[in-house]
Parts: sequence; C-alpha cells; structure tokens
Amino acid sequence: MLNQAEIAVQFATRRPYHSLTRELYCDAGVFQADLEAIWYKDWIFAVSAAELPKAGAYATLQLGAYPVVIVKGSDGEIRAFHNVCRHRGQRLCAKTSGTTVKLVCPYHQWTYDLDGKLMWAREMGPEFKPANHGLKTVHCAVAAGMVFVCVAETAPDFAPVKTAADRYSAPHGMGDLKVAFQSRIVENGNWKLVLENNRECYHCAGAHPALCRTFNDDPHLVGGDDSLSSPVGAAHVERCEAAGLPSRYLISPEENWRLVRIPFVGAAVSYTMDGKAASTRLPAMPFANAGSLLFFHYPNTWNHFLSDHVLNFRVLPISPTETEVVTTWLVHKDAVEGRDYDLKRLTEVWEATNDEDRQVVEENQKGILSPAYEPGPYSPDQESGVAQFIDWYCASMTRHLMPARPMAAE
Ligand code: 3BY
Ligand code: FES
Ligand code: FE
Repeated sequence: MLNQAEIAVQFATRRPYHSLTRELYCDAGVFQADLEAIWYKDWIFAVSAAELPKAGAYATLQLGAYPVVIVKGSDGEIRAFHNVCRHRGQRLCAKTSGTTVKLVCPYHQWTYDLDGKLMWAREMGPEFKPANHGLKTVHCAVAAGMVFVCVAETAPDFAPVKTAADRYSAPHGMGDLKVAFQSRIVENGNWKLVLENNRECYHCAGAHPALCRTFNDDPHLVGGDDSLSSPVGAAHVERCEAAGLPSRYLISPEENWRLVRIPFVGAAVSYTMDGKAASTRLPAMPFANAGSLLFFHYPNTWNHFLSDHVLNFRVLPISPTETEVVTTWLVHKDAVEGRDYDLKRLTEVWEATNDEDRQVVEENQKGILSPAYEPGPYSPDQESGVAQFIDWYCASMTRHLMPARPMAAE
C-alpha cells in the first residue's frame, strides 16, 4: 500500500496523454487518497429527486466510509444527514429506500423528525439536551432533478452547476417525472475505469451493438464551438436552440461538469431497438427528435435527457477494484406502464449497454492487475474525453497531495 509521498510521485512522474499506472488503478492507499481528495470533498450525485416523491420518503447511500440518508421533509425540502444515530452511533436507516413518518433508531428508539431534530429519547436524565443531539447534516442540493450531497465541512460552490443544469433540463420537466425502473450492478473494476469507459466511444462499435443502432459514435459530433462540431451535430444544436432548448456545449471552468445536446443516428428518437419512442413525449419538449442532452458531473454521474425519458447514472466506489453503478429510468409521472410505455422496450438498450460496459471494465481491470501492464497512449481523435477526465483527476489529486504553501511574509 503506497504512502502519501509515494502517491505524489506517481502523479509527478505520470506520462501525459497516457492511461494511469497500475498503482493508481489498484492500490489501497491510492483508493483511500481518492476518497479523501475527491469523494469526501466534491458534490456527489446521490439519488434522482423523483425517488423521493413525498414527505417521509428517504433513500440511503454508502459514500466511502460515510453512510448518508436523504429525506424529504414535511415542508417538501430534501435534506441529507449522516445516517448515524447520535446516541451510540447505530446506523439509523438500513434499507436502501422507504417511507417513514419519523426516523427511529432501531437500537434504543431515539426518534428524529424528518428535519433531523431529536424529538424523543427515553430516560436520558434531567441534564440531557435533545437540541444538542440532532442528526449531523450533510450538504444537499438539487440540480436537473438530481440530488447531490457533499460530506465536506465546506462544500464547493454549487450555484453555477445548478443554474446551468436546471436551465438545460427545464424542458424535460424534471419535477413531473417518476421512476420507471432502477438497476444496480457491481463492476469488478476501479471507479476511474468506469468513468474512463464512459468518456469515449472508441469501444462502442465493437462493444455495443444495441446502443449503436441509435447512439451516434462520432467523437466530433458536438464540440466546444461550432467549428469543432460535425455538420450534423452543429445543425442539431442550432435547430434545438431555435426551438428554445438550451443545447450548446457548456463546460465549467474546472471542467468537472459539461452539458450538450446531441442528435441520434438517422431518424431515431430514443434509445430503443427500433429507434422509436419508448414512452409518451415529455410535455414541454417541442419535438420527439431532440436527441439527448448529455450531462456529466465528476466524479460520479453521466446522464441522458431525451424527449420521452431521462436516464440518471450513479457511480460509487466500493473498493480499489469494485464499483457500484446504479441506473435510473425516469418517465412522465402520468405515463402508465403497459399503456404509455413498455418496460422492456424502455430499458433493454441500456441494460445491455451497462452489462457490456461492465465486461469491458472488468477485463480492463484484469489486464491492469498484471505486472506486465504499462500505461498506453490515448487516441487523440477518439479519446480526448478520457484524457480530459484523467487530467481533471490528476489535478484534483495533486491539489490535495500538495496543498499550496502559504506565501512567505515579505
Ligand atoms: O453514456 C454515454 O454518454 C457514453 C458516451 C460514449 C459512450 N457512452 C455511450
Ligand atoms: Fe440509536 Fe441507541 S444507538 S438509540
Ligand atoms: Fe460503453
């Protein structure tokens, strides 16, 4: 297991525009450093807001060492708390999701209100102050109908991503969606391999026969400005913008999130086997063939907003070589299964794609575990997105490992 100084050397000596060293994908010390530098500092996508449809609905997640619970209060506010009882530390909610009137600890029944206040604790003596034993809060914010949490003491500014993601996703009516389906898989690979795989489509033609029926794998489809986009991509953005759909490529200054709307292949309008819609059109979408609004936010989510449904993807690290991927399919809340959408049609392309990506990632991890592995070059044409993610990762880690020294007094 590498120590901090050894990890710093890994970053200082890395080959630019190449995959990372074996240690950076496999080592337990690096995994811990990833948690501390990124997962415990940045905003992390936790659940779709549609997973918490009414007061008392809650969902839990394990963010590294931190169990977190997210609850919708009686006032409609979504809040996040450390899922740890203030008595003797029992994990408060064990289930992945549910609905409750109060949060009751299963150990000695300390009872918390949905806003985290301790309401009731039996026989704690006259000195005991319930007000000092409310649940510890976790930063919580919603953007594009997605609930993000941050366990850092001070969270990075969320306003820029919220403003942009809310504006781009508004026509998809994120407040009027419901969960149609959710899948949860564990991939035997490092979390960075999962993200890298998502940031390129170099593998798509070989790995994703179902997805490639509708997903345009041109790496130059829509770029940072129109001169970098293909004619098909540029025309799509212009047409969507003219119809009032924010679509232009937008990336944050730190390059940790990006929004852009891309067209499908040919006449396709959705990620289905025949390219036809999978569900009823979302009411505010002006046309069915608006393609897909892509939204990634590092380190743990990429998303597709279509004219008829929305897909949220959540990545969470479990161990150096295990990563959980949760996919949520959202449709209009009034859509009725069997009448307005068929679950198999809606989910089969990304169910297949996720499984294909799982196999790719697992084989990638197996190869990288070999002492014979050495970092290889990225394709400038096909893998600039992977290089961009890896550059962001290395910059985040370097900042954490070598904090800027205070300037010497003059
Ligand atoms: O989910 C996605 O957006 C990425 C883009 C390229 C590969 N994969 C389909
Ligand atoms: Fe929660 Fe005792 S640990 S009530
Ligand atoms: Fe893939």
